Amino acid sequence: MGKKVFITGISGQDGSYMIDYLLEKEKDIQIFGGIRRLSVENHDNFAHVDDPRFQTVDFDLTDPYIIQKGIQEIQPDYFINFAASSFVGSSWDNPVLTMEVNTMGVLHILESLRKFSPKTRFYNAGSSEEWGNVVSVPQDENHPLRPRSPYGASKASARHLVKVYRESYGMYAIQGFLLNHESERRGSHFVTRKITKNVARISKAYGQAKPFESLKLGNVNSQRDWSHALDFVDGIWKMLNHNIPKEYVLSSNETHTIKEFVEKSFAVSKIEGRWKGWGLGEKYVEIHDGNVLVEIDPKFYRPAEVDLLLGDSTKAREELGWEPKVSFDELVKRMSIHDILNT
Ligand code: NDP
Ligand code: GDR
Repeated sequence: MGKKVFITGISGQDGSYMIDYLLEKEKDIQIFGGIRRLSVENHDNFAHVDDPRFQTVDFDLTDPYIIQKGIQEIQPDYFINFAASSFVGSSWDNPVLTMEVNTMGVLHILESLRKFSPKTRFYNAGSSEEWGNVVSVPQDENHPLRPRSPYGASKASARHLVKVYRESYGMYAIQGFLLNHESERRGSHFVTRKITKNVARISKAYGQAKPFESLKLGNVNSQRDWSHALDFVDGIWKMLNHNIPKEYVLSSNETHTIKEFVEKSFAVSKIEGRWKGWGLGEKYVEIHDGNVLVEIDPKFYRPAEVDLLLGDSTKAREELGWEPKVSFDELVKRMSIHDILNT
């Protein structure tokens, strides 16, 4: 029997790509995908997987017993935890749940691994949101943790726990620093997918000469370092198979505003616009007919914002031989075309 890999969060973006990546890359492998029992299934992201090397198992980060049972029975060689309350915006509304899932859940995994499977290599999904209010640009592995949201705080706390278990018990336990990564499987409340889905809707209305509602966004001036999620699962696997347990930044090393993403996505649909006005009155309007394409809605502003993220993934590139292949333009194009074809 080959490597046994336990992956959580497989109904989400990264977990589903990790299944595809490992089935393609590792011939001798057994994947156990942890899923929550929900009344309405949300398995779209991995429904295409039809392979005897893959099976689902019950998993919930808020239930230490089910975590222990899974680890004790499977004794995986690798445990990759992608499961999380992952939406920064809602973490102010659900701070307790956010800590329960993103921090306590990780502690439950660490304890179960320590007791029942200490040789397992553990990866926990870390985030550039842990840097929060950044003090230097670009950010590398040494940037201090200064989270700005309950989400960022929950991931920073988990990072400390992972380090404590690594140093106290000699476990191979790491948490990468991952900058934003997106894809055709990205949840539709994250800004990139929200944009590409709405651009597809507006583009269709143009094609049918029908009226449409504008896309409503929050802070369009914040800057993010975006890559494609498939490139990142490759980086995570490389991190997990390094000779020493070390935490790396994965990033494109480029930063772009939300406005740039909007402009490029509309351009894929051959819709040309320009920004007009400022502050809450700022709009993106079509240059020929003046139709309003995008408006600002204060409801999408956050109580505290991370204004600028720009990673420096030099160490991962040099020490792991990793680098992202999909450029920013290609990412916007792929997501936009996918949504145009499916709208
Ligand atoms: P998604 O939001 O797409 O997926 C989150 C997954 O977590 C879903 O499968 C969800 O399952 C699962 N989940 C939520 N709560 C629980 C719970 N209590 N028990 C078990 N499973 C649960 O996230 P991504 O794939 O984008 O991200 C993967 C990880 O990487 C997350 O931890 C995220 O915080 C982190 N991260 C992501 C970045 C990105 O840009 N994508 C960047 C940096 C870090 P369900 O369908 O049942 O809700
Ligand atoms: P982020 O991603 O918070 O960086 O977290 P998100 O796409 O939600 O926001 C990115 C930036 O866009 C601004 N923004 C909006 N965001 C959303 N969601 N909706 C809007 O309408 C909108 N308008 C402007 C935000 O204010 C923000 O500045 C993602 C998640 O995947 C985390 O799990 C992960 O840890 C980090 O990336 C790195």
